[in-house]
Amino acid sequence: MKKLTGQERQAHGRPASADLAPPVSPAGPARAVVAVPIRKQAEAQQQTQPRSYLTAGERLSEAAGLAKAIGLEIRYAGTVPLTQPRPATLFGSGKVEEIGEIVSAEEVEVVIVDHALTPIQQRNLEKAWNAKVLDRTGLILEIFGERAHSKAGRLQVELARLTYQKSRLVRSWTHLERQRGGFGFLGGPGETQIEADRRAIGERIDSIKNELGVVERTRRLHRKRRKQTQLQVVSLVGYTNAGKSTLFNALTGAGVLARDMLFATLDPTLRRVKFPQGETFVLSDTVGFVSELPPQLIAAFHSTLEETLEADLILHVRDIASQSSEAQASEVEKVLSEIGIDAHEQDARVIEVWNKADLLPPDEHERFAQQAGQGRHSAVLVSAVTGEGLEALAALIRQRLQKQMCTRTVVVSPSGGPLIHWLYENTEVLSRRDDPDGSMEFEVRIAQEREGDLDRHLATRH
Ligand SMILES: Nc1nc2c(ncn2[C@@H]2O[C@H](COP(=O)(O)OP(=O)(O)OP(=O)(O)O)[C@@H](O)[C@H]2O)c(=O)[nH]1
Ligand SMILES: [Mg+2]
Repeated sequence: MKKLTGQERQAHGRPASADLAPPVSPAGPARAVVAVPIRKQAEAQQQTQPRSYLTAGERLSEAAGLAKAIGLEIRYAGTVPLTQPRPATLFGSGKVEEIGEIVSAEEVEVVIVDHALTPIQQRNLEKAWNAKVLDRTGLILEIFGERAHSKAGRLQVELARLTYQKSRLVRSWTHLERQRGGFGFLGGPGETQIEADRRAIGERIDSIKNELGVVERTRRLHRKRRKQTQLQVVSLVGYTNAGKSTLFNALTGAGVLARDMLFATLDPTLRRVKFPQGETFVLSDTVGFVSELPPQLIAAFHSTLEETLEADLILHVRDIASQSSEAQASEVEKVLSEIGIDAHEQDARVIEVWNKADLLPPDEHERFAQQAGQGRHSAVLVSAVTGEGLEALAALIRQRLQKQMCTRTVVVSPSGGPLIHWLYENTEVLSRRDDPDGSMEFEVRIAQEREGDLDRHLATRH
C-alpha cells in the first residue's frame, strides 16, 4: 500500500503528523502501533533475576495497557530485538522500515516506542513513519495528563511535562520541529528561539512550583496537625491496577474510583477508619507506580509521595494473581527507595497485602496462604472484592499501630490548666476522671516517639 503524505492525510481528514493530538478525535480513537524494544542485556538480566524484571511478554502487555489507558486503538503490538541502539533512530534501518510498513498498512497515526527516545530519534522516526511518535515517558505523561482532575494534580502533571519538554528542546529546527518543541512559540529556528523557549518554560516551571508550594504547605500543615493529635496514618502503595482503591473502598466505605485501567487514581484521598475497639486511624489511597516511572513525575509528585514517606504504616498492595507480581513488587520497592523508604528490607512499617486472592487457583491459594506469614515482610492474603482476609488485615494494622503507641495515666492538679490544654492538643485522650479534690486523672494515648515530650511537660507543669 502506498504511504500517505502529510497533505494527502489532511485531504483524507486526518491531521498532519506534527500536531497530531492522540488519541480520540471525531474520526474515532487514534490507531496505534506499540513497539517494545528488547535489549539483549535486559533479557539476560530477566533470566538471571526473573523475580526482579518483567519478561519481554509482560513488558509488551504492560505497554499495550499503557497505550489503551489513553484510548488508543492498537493495530499492532510487538517486541523488537534491539542489539545496538542507533543514535539517529534507536532501531536499525531494517526495523525502521519493517515497522514503517505496518504503520502505513494499518494507517496508523501514533507509534508508541516503549523506551526512552532522544528528541532527534523521535523526530527522525516521526519523519520515517509519518506518524506521531511517543516514547514511554511521553506516553505516561499523556496518561497522567488525562487523569489529572484536581488543581494540584494538574499542576504536578504540567510541571512534569514542562520539565520533560525543557530537556528535549533541540537545536536544529525545521518547521515541524518548531511546532513540537516550541511550546507554541513561533520563533525562528536557532539559538535565540530555543533560549526564548527555554526561558518561557523555565518561568512557567517556577510559577507552578510556587503554586505547588502552597499545596505542599497545606498538606504539611494537615500532617503536622494529625501527628499532634496522634492520628496515625496508614498509606496504601503499590503497582498500578493492584487493587489499592478497591481495598480503600472496602476498608473505609468511600467510593473512590476503582477501575480496570492503568493509573485510575492520581490524587491522594484520605479517610478516617475506626476500629471496633474504638481507636481511629487515617487511611490514604494514592497514585500507583509502574516500572520505569519517569523521574520527572516522581519529582513532580513528591508532595503526594511525602504522604507515604511520613506514614506510620505502609500497606504495599500487590496483585498476587498476576504473573509479574514479583517483578512489579520490586519495581514498587525501587520507587519507594527513591523517595527514601527501604521497603525491601529494613522498613518495619511495611506490610504486604497480597490482593486478588479470589483469582488464584486453589493450589496456589493454599501456597500463598502458607507463605503469607513466613516472608521477609508480614503479608496478608486478601481479596478486596470478596472481603476475604480483611479482618486479619485490620487486626494486623491495629496491632502494628498499637505497637507504635503507648497509653499513659496522667494526674493533673486543679491548677494544671496548661497541661490539660497540652494533653488535648498533643495526645489522644481516652478517658478523664474528675476527683473530689479537684484533681483530674487522664488516660491518654501517645506515639512512643513522643513520650519524651509528655515527660518534659509533666516535669514542668502539674
Ligand atoms: N478479582 C479481583 N479484582 C480486584 C480485586 N481488587 C481490585 N480488583 C480489580 O482490579 C482493578 C483495579 O482496581 P483498583 O482498585 O482501581 O486498582 P488501583 O491499585 O487503585 O489502581 P490505580 O489507581 O490505577 O493505581 C479493578 O477492575 C478492580 O475491580 C480483588 O481482590 N479481586
Ligand atoms: Mg487507584
